[in-house]
Amino acid sequence: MDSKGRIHFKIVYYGPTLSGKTTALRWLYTNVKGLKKGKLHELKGPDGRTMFFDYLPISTTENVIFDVFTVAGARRHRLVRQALLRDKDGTIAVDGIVFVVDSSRRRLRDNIECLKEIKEILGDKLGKEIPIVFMLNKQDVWDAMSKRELVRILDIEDFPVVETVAIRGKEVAKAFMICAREIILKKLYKF
Ligand SMILES: Nc1nc2c(ncn2[C@@H]2O[C@H](COP(=O)(O)OP(=O)(O)O)[C@@H](O)[C@H]2O)c(=O)[nH]1
Ligand SMILES: [Mg+2]
Repeated sequence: MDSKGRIHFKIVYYGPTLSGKTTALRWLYTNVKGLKKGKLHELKGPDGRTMFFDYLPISTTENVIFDVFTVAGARRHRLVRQALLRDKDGTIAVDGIVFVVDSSRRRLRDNIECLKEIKEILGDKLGKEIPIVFMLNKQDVWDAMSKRELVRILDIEDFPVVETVAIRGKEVAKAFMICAREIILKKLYKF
């Protein structure tokens, strides 16, 4: 709760570098109508990639605000990613995850490693207390893996999975909405 009595929920877009996290957030910022949005903060390095994280507040009602972040996916930024998810004392500092998979077959190993990393950071709370939604992004690329194959290999049968093309905004809103809804159900109604 902030000083104006509003409840904040934190959603983090997680995934390997260049999987489309910033693109998805930018798309939400420009295209989602009916939600109030703050300013999009992009922290880019000289190479144009996310340096620390991007940040965008989105409010559904006057009283509920989703603080949406994307992580910098490069391996060397693990500590930054960890700090976005857990406070210094180890307390979990995130309410929901949108995991952005790069569906290109060449990126399979990066996806597996990144998923392993977030499982290490959040432990068994992931997918239980902290909802996770999978965006199988870049479904438009020539070597995109199918949903069926990715779900099997990443072992994510139990979670919501959405096939997306972030550059065209395809299903980007859907993935966000599923995450937001699950957070509300868990946190406000204790499902
Ligand atoms: N073909 C294709 N390219 C995408 C898609 N989503 C993002 N990209 C491109 O992938 C690159 C990395 O995207 P970015 O959002 O910066 O990745 P991030 O590192 O996860 O934040 C950019 O050139 C995007 O235009 C997609 O669905 N399909
Ligand atoms: Mg980025």
